[in-house]
Amino acid sequence: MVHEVLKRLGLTEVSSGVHGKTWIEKPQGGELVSLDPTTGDAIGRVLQASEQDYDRVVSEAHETFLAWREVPAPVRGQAVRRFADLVREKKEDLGALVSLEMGKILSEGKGEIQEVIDICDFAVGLSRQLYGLTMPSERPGHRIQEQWHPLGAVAAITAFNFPAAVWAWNFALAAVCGDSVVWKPSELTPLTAVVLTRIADSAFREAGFPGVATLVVGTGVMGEKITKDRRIPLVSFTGSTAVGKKVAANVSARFGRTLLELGGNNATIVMADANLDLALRAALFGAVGTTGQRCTTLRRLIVERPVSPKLTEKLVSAYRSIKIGDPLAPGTLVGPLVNKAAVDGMQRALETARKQGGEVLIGGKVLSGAAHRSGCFVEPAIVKVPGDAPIVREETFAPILYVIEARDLEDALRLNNSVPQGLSSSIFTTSQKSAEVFLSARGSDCGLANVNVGTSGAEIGGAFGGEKETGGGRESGSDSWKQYMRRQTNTINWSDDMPLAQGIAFG
Ligand code: UN1
Repeated sequence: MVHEVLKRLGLTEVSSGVHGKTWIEKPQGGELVSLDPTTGDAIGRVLQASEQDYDRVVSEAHETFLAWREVPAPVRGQAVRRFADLVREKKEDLGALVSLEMGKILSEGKGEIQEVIDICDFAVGLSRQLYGLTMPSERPGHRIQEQWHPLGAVAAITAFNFPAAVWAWNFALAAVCGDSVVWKPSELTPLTAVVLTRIADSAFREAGFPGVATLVVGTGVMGEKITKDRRIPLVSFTGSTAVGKKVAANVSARFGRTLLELGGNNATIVMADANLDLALRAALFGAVGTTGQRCTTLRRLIVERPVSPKLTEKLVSAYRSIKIGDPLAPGTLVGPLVNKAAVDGMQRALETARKQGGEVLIGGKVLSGAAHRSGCFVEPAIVKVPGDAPIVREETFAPILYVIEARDLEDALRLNNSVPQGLSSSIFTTSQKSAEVFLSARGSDCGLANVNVGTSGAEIGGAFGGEKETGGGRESGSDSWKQYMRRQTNTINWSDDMPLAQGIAFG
């Protein structure tokens, strides 16, 4: 099965991970091995970019941009449409590749590829809607308008947990906006990046612009080069808050733009009047989906006291029947964590939680045995903790759900907002008033706030991102496209006079 998927996607044992206007056949940055977190075995090798290879890619991306920016936006949209058509044809295999390389279950792997398709569809429509405003001038015979122009060769530095979709959010929008894109994927998921770049390359090559989708597989050193590279006006970065801080400092030191999607530490509030069955289903998917490795993963369940024992009991019993194993096998709900470092991180967080008064209600064990021989399989854990335990303020990228009791809505809101991060949040309630308070200015302080919907699994149509240490960026839908363009305000005088604004008389 494994072998077949890779073969069908055209992957050989060793692939180049560097693409400018063409694939660099033998990049000189050393070999990167992609491991299957299910078995621990190597599934492929990718050649990384050397500094020289990197320079070539960025120059070619920039050169391509100079021509691409002059192509009418609706025509640019057609190349994105072609790319999406090719992705549609390969959806099953691409979904399986995502599962294979980072360990999410097949249904979620395919869902991620659907998200790639969805953002492309959005971008195609957008290619005819890059609207600028016009505004009335205070001077006779004048008018004022805004235009949006392409920005340049922009970079997307992406994480392992969404190895396809987050690049696509950036790529599809940037491409219709007239930018070229330099992609530095996670070192844990280079094969997905190689295959998607090949597909994008074939669509954009057909359109005559093969350097719109470029790729530099490389280490963090390469990422740092990107942040300091003046040829790159925008760096979109998804990853940890710690690294995001460095990205922000480096990019803003040269007055570049950043689009940051950093840590999430998301909560769902469950009120006593909630439909507990819905809350239960949402909490389960939110906390254990993608083995707790989404930015939007539910990490804190804040439950109004009267329903806390009942909901916790139901959740513990649902956790008992979770099938943990091969992400490609039907029926599996939880695949492996991405690597052993993630397993260690989870163990450390559980230890700390225990020391801080936490009680592990279920899970937390590392699984062993033939079916789990990579050592990356863990039992998702539920930990009852006091709301003020410091561990609750940290994001651990693993399936640990902290259950915290709240006295009432005000207390629940305080807890929701008491962490440094601010990505996603939700409330389960049948009270319209509680829902509206949650959504109001004094409610959730997060970028995403849902009612009777979990914290994860956002659609592409809305702007995605969060506040505080999540970094403030907004990707994907709504008007996120504006970040990939530069705004120009034009004042045009069609009169035979030269009046000055603000009524100034001069000479
Ligand atoms: C991420 O985890 O970085 O809302 C992105 C979601 C997905 C995207 C997650 N649509 O869970």
